[in-house]
Amino acid sequence: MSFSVDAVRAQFPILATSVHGKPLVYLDNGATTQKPQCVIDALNTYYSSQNSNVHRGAHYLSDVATAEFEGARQVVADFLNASREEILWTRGTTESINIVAQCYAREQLQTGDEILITAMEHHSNIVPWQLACERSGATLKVVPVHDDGSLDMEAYDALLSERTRIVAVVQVSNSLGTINPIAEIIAKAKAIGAVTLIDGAQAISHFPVDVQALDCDFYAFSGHKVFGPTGIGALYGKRALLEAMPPYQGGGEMIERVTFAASTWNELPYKFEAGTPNIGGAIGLGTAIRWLDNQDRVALEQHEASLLDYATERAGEIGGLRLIGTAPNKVAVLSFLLEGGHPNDVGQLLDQQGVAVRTGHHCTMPLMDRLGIPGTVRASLSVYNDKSDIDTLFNALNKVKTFL
Ligand code: C6P
Repeated sequence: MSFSVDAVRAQFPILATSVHGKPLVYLDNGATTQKPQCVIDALNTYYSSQNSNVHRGAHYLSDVATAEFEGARQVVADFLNASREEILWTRGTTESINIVAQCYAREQLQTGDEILITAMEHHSNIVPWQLACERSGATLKVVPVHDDGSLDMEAYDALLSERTRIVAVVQVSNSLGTINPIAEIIAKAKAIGAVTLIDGAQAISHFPVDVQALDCDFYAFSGHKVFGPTGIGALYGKRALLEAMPPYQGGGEMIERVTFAASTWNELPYKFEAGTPNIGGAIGLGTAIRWLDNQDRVALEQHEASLLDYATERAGEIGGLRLIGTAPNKVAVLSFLLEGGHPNDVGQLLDQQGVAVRTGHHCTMPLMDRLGIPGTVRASLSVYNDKSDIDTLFNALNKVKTFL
């Protein structure tokens, strides 16, 4: 396989658009990635020639939609090295984590138990655990981060104890790009019998994930961050745990039999999928993952790593620019502050020049508090970005400085 960034870019029609009369430079991939033409086509095909409900109809279209929908589930299962019964469709990472926090944690935990998270978690890997703690009497513990944004693994070792029942950790920090040593984190959690959940929202598009090799119990991700549609994501869970968990929501499809006296539950994965699912979204996500799987993943990783190196070097040339998050192991995310400029103002001035970044706390308020900053400007890169995008960002930043 060969890799050409131009060939990849050409498959993403939105990258050819302009904003404020300037060519779009899209550096907000941490928030959501753009979609290749094949994903847009898959959605179009579904709604124009396959649209039907799944698992229910006694007709041709329903059979086609069901085959496509379940085929997409198999694609996700293969991608993560799981079996299809262990893949639940969800609305995204947030819902995936809430399912575990509600159905596993709230049921299984009691006073004296501890849930361990880290100081760099997204709110969606904090708040569901706070709710689970409130209802179960368990306590939330937080592994601190070093000043460079890497995880304090000594503190992790010290916080792990026989009271730790769940370890829920982000694989890649959305605010800083830090890649956490999750294999080591999981192995240590397993050694004391804790259940592990990995928030893979930011990792999933950057490098391959093998849930068997990791031996995590749950893995959560969102389709829209891996070139798929919004409103669809997945939760991987080990079969034995999913089987032991009560259902998440009640309704159609998740039942085996309903009477007014009592109901019984459908088999996995349907037990957790009440109501008509996001069929088009699932098909689109399957297409996105097939697209990514067909790329040279090693070349993509090298490309992103070289972009990060180049962007970090260019950042060093801008006086008054302070990088936030300089851990040795990072994906291509550049979070920074510009002296004299509030992140929101910097973001708006960049936008005027066609450069799309995210600003603010990135749904990681406790991390911002730990670092003593209100927020950052975040440029988050993806496979279709190239050196010229980074040059445009820094030329634009030089201009921004003249306004501040
Ligand atoms: N981060 C960002 O700009 P949802 O919204 O469910 O698709 O994903 C939530 C989520 C969970 N964990 C991590 C590490 C994330 O980065 C996100 C989403 C976006 O950074 C939007 S806040």
